[in-house]
Amino acid sequence: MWLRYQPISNEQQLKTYRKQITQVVAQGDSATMQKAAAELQRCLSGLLAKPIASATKNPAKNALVIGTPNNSTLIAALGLNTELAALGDEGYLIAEQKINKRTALVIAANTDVGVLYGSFHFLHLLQTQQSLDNLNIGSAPKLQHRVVNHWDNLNRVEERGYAGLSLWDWGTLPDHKSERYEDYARINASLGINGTVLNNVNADPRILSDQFLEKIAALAYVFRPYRIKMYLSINYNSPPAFGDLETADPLDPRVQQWWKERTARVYKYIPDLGGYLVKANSEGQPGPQDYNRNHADGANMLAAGQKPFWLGVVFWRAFVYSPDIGDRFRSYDEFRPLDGKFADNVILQVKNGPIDFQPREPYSALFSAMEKTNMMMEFQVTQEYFGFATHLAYQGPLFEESLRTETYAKGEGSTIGNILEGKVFKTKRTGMAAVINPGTDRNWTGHPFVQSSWYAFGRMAWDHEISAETAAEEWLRMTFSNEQKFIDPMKELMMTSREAGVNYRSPLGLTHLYSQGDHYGPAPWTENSERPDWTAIYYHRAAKDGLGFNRTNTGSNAIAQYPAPLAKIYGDVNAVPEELLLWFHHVSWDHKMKSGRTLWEELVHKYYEGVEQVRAMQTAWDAQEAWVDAARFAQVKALLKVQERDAIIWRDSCVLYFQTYSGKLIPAGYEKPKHDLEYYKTLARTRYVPEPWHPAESSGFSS
Ligand code: BDP
Repeated sequence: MWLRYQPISNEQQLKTYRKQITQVVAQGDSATMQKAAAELQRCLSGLLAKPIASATKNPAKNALVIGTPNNSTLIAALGLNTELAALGDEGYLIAEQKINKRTALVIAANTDVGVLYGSFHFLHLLQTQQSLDNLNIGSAPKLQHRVVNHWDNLNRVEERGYAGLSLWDWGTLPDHKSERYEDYARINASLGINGTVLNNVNADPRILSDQFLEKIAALAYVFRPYRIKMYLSINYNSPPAFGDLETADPLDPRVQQWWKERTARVYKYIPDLGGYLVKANSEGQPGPQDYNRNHADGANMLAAGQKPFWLGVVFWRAFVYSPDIGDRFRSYDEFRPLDGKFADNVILQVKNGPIDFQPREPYSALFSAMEKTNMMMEFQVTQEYFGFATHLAYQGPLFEESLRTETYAKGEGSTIGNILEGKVFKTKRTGMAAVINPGTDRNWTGHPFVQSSWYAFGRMAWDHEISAETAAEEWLRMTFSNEQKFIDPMKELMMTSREAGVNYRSPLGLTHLYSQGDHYGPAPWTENSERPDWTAIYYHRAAKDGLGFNRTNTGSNAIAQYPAPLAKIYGDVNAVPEELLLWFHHVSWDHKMKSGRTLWEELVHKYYEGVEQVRAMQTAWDAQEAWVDAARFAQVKALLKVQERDAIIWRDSCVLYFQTYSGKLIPAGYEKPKHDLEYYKTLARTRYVPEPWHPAESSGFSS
């Protein structure tokens, strides 16, 4: 990953660093302080290519001194209280100071975990070969809960994971603690991630059984020094699933008691448990609505069970949609009436878009509509809709686009990032989560570049103003090389990759044209399913007269969910950003686009552009052989070839399919599809998809 700690290749820089860091001095002896010191030792001896001395007192000239005013007399003597006061419980200061008249570099914080985060930041400066002269860096996270979510089933199959089996080897836990568990904690802590939800939101009730809790406690033990809190996805129907009650009605005192007792038991195993994550009344999962209660009833009942412990929160997912509503976009109707009704230790976890992690979506209107509810973001790092672990699709630009969206909820400055931070509505609890995919694959994530989205997520969870480009550059430097000739073209490749993925799949605001179930290849022709909102025609609404879903006031009026200034923009076919045009409007094939092309011509153009972008990515990568080790070079090269093949399949399938409605020719100058539509339709049924679809039911309690 990005903790490779290879020797500094630039000779001059290496010499300077060696002079500037002679020794690591750490006084506190908590587990966290030990991990911070060990990480510095490990990294510095790697980067500086020589062992580095350590001490607990009498720092030498150019020592690196780490600690808090509480655990270190050296730090306490520096009188940094004012600076530190501004940095809170997790922030840190990295600064040049004088100790006993000698120059020293200092990593100081109010808490041990602040020192750990500061240490990773310091290492990052060296990994990216930045100057250490006159250092004075203060940093503190903007959000409280920075959490990764695993969709791992207890049988070790990862839903939408694509990188091998689950990391959690239930068969050998708690006795064997694989060293990967600690590496996993280091990877997360290096970004300031402070929580992990171990198991799938389509949750197996057994996660709360003593047998599993004992194993989970062993993992929590490994993560604890890195201050990564453990959270569990729970199954709402656990009381009946355990055979204890015939109901899970949240207003039934027996159910409330059951959760109190079970939660108390969980805390016995994991005294610092972070809390629960819940997917309820969503895609067949049980929930309070099964008992004619609402989401707040369910969430608050669980939150009450957490309260005696004063630590825990309930992350309650807002990913709820029903085929009865007519427009899947309208799931907002479920939650908006509940604003202000959730307990203060409940946080609503909302996916960035209103539908489902599509290559591009407008933001979920819940973010600007729930003034009195704690809300956190849910992003997806695992590439469920971006070609799995086969395609290269850096998600930083998607995250950035989402976080920087202006909602106008309270006038200008009401960006999603600011709402998450609690600046716009003054909510108390804040956070950001991402569904990640590490598994037993040697490189953790399948495609090496999926790591970069994990990285970008972590950086943006710490500070939502960090740009996708900055995160990409940092990641490239740490993961591959600091060579500028490598960085520049690779950064461009990464920054294009998400848009390429949009273009060859669903440009101009189209969405969900996937073959059903696996979500890998195209199947815009899908018209039959057990639910209308699980077909493709439901989303694109292609017809002889045009294309797109009318969500204006002459259609589903989902547009009214947005604050008025934005609703006005989105509702105006001439003002809506073209990249969202077909999300909100059903538009004639002859509609004139800004480029001067008609909608049909523009659509074709975008599909072809997507393929050309992948080809440009291939060319850019092929020129990098000098800077990348042979194994990763060959792997990425091969995967980009598969990506080109798939992009062409997407392009040709969609263009030929939409052509049956537009009745228009593919304009001159574009390479012609090699096959007819029927051929592409057969591919959707016969072609190998790199990961089988594992239905949620595979983790049923009773089976
Ligand atoms: C969808 C996935 C499904 C998840 C669901 C969720 O296809 O596997 O269970 O989201 O987020 O995108 O709950």
